[in-house]
Amino acid sequence: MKTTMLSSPRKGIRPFAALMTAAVMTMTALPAMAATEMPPLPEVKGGVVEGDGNDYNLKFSIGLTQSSAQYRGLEYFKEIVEQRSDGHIHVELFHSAQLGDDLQAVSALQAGTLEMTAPSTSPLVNMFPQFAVFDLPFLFPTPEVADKVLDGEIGDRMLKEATTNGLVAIGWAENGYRQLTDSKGAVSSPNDLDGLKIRTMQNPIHLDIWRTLGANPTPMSFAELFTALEQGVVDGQENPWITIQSSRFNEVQPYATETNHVYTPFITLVSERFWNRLPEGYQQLLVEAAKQMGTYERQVSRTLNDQIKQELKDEGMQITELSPEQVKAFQDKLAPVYDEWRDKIGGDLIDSIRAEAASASE
Ligand code: TK8
Repeated sequence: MKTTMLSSPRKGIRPFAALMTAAVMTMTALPAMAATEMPPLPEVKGGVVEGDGNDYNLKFSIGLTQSSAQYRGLEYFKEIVEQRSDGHIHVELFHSAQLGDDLQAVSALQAGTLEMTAPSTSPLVNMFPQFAVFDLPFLFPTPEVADKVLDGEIGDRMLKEATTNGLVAIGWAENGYRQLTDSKGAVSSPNDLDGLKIRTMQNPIHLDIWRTLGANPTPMSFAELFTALEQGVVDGQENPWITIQSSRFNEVQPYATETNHVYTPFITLVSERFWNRLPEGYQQLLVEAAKQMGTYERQVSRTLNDQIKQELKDEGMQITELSPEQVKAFQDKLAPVYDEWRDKIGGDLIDSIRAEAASASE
């Protein structure tokens, strides 16, 4: 049963959704549960940006649902861009992979049939091998270290490098720390993973991670995942708490383990064809709005992370929290993944991220 509500003091709850929620609640007479409160949208800062008198339509599509922190970020983006372009840029939001999953949406940007999307970096590693650094297990010890990397020199360089092949990369947000869920039983050590069929993102390092841990991984688009879990095509998957809840995976996955094994960013992308049509002032506006969206979305994601973990427990999910020793068992077992990928990804890049982590913990 979904109880997440999007509520904003300015917009209020959508009347239809509120009615439906009320109706479902009465019909099933569920006990009252604390609904997830999204932090309010910040005020739009900055004045109107001068355009060229033309109107633009910007479709922005993501894979996650309307109750994700990511969608909330998109709502803020829309508000900023529409207000500051004085309505000359009309932003239309699409969620739940309505216009395609991460890879399809990126292709649509390249073809010029979609203007913006914000995929996880992981499915894009064939196109941008340097993104693989975000797939290394346990590399980012805290969200603050991730921020330093994404918002610093490394992140800036990666945005420049990803501005090619029909794409313009303008900002970072977060999917967050990934947690394991499954339908077979509680997992507290790599031994418990033996033969477990785990869906991974379409990414070679993730496949390597789960294979090395002894599971039986299979890559799959996020858009097919709920059905695959429901029908038992796979036994488990891994995603952040907020994604587990907003995608209702807990309805078909009774067990979870707080592994925090990988931190996944979202990268904000614009179609180059659309970009080139925009006057410079509007290009700059999109960059500023993407930055503000990224800051706000990360705040929402982090504020809700623990709260949503608790809600999942309250809704009956059996969540295993690992002791430091238990985490270490996973880390030790995954050492060969580093040996395998270090040179391919670039030892310098990995070392500079480790240095950020070390200086942050001083
Ligand atoms: C949503 C995906 C998703 C990712 C995955 O489009 O595929 O598991 O974590 O959030 O980007």
